[in-house]
Amino acid sequence: MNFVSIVMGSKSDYEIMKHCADTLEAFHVKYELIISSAHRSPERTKNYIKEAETKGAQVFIAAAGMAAHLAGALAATTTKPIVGVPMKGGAMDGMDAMLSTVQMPAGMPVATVALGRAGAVNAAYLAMQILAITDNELAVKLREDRIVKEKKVENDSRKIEVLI
Ligand code: RP5
Repeated sequence: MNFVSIVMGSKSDYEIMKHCADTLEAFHVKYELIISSAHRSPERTKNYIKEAETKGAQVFIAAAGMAAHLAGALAATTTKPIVGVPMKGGAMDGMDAMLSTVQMPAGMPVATVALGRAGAVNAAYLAMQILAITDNELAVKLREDRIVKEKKVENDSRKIEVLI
């Protein structure tokens, strides 16, 4: 069974990452979600990635803040695609996590998304787009979602637009 795996470094990441899980649920995409830290529970993190991969995880989403090494730790353990979500907070309010997550050495990619809710939601979308390469039903749903978004722009504008 193919699914997406969401790993968060701390319970404190859940408030934002709930948006990631909710987005996958909205498309009826199966996912696992756990807390495991690159620093506080390195063995648990490593073991979980191996187990999840065996069970069918196709994409991993890693959310971490501060000295954010979780996405990199996942990349070290699997060749499945990794989406990194930097978390806000700490003295630099996420800039530290963003640079940590995005600056992977050549050959060890982590697809890093934005800080905050947009990043959490986009991590889900990116994971679904990867699944949709081989899942036509999901590809159709993602195209339909784009049409809904396009129509919303037009509808929102119609309510307030001023044209000459
Ligand atoms: C990171 O440190 C976590 O991912 C979290 O974003 C940050 C702070 O963790 P807590 O001290 O709130 O548990 O490892």
